[in-house]
Amino acid sequence: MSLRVFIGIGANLGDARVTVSQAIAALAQLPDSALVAQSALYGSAPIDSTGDDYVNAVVELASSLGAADLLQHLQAIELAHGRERPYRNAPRTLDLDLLLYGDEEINTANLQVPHPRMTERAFVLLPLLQLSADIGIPGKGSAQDYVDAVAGQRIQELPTT
Ligand code: PH2
Ligand code: MG
Ligand code: MG
Repeated sequence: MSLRVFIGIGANLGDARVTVSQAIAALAQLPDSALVAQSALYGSAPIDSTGDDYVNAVVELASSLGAADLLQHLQAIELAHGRERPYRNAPRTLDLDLLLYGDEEINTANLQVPHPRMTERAFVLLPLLQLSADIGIPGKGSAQDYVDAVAGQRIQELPTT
């Protein structure tokens, strides 16, 4: 059975726009999965992080991969783009976060879904709402209800070139 899966993409080291575009192409090639939609690319100021502005996006997949399997695929794509983890929230070549996995709530040692901080971040909420304006977050209600609280975070949709 295939589920609606939303993945957050972020990058702020190297050519972040190119990396995010390549990541979307890689996600579209995942087994037992199809790319349903991709948001615009957004430029955003680092939140609890340092370095250059981030490029962020969200994609929706229809996937029948198990959540743990999907997480392994996301980490493999991160590693293929040179992802290192020197410290928490370090600048990164590529970050792929499993935001929503159907309507499931998952709390294991290495995976929490919905992503625990997604309601606090404009760089997740705005591209997510671009894809699905009435999306709900399991255990938290409508994503739209969190937008006002992140209005102070600098973010802009990047023009397509
Ligand atoms: N990711 C983080 C921490 N801070 N800030 C922005 N603007 N974009 C991100 O993707 C991001 C961040 C941890 O994953
Ligand atoms: Mg992240
Ligand atoms: Mg991550």
